[in-house]
Amino acid sequence: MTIKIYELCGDNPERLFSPHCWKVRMAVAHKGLSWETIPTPFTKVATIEGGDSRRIPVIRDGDTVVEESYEIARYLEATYPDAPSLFKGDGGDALTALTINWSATQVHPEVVKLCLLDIYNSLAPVDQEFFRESREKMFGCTLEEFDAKHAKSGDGLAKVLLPLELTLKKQKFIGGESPLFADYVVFGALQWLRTSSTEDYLKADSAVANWFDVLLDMYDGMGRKGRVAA
Ligand SMILES: N[C@@H](CCC(=O)N[C@@H](CS)C(=O)NCC(=O)O)C(=O)O
Repeated sequence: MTIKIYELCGDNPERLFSPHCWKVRMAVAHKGLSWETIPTPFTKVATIEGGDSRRIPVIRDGDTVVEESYEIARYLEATYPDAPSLFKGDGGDALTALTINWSATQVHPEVVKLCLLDIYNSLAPVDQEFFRESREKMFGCTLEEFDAKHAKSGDGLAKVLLPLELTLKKQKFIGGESPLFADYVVFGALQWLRTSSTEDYLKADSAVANWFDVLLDMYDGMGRKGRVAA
């Protein structure tokens, strides 16, 4: 059975840039399942699979529709227990929640500072209108004012990534010897930046950059192919 993954896309349907969708795509590949992507622009997200206020990612697996990246990972773990584990047990699952919350509150804000305007520029006009209105309300200023406020050195990102940098100096993955869903959570955030911007912001030769490179090459280089030309 092929799993359908609804993934956020830009004007170019091959530009798949959502952090949460990358988490799910990596999780499905980790489980060795077959899937197809349904590229979905911002203005079509709410009504996926007959919904009226959906957020992306959403998957359809046979008759089952699941929304929200962590819920999807847990669904995959429960439904495909014989495929490689995404959590390695209840303790791993519980610790994943910390990684999700750390990434969402520390890493995501730094990523947004670096690529908000790049995201806007990659969208179709109708989605640009939606994005501008919703994000300007969220940030309380125009996209251009937000962009101008933030330096593009990558130092802020490196600062919040310090706990991960120290961890990856001692172990190959957040999951230990091999990646788990927690790795894909942070990978998703950094892949969001990589697929939105043409700049590389990770500090060269850092443990995080080396770990990210390894993940980009996994599953037939799926992540590496994710950056499409402007
Ligand atoms: N906690 C959710 C977050 C989902 C989310 O924020 N999705 C964004 C795209 S990355 C979305 O659907 N945005 C639509 C909108 O802004 O209306 C998850 O992990 O799946």
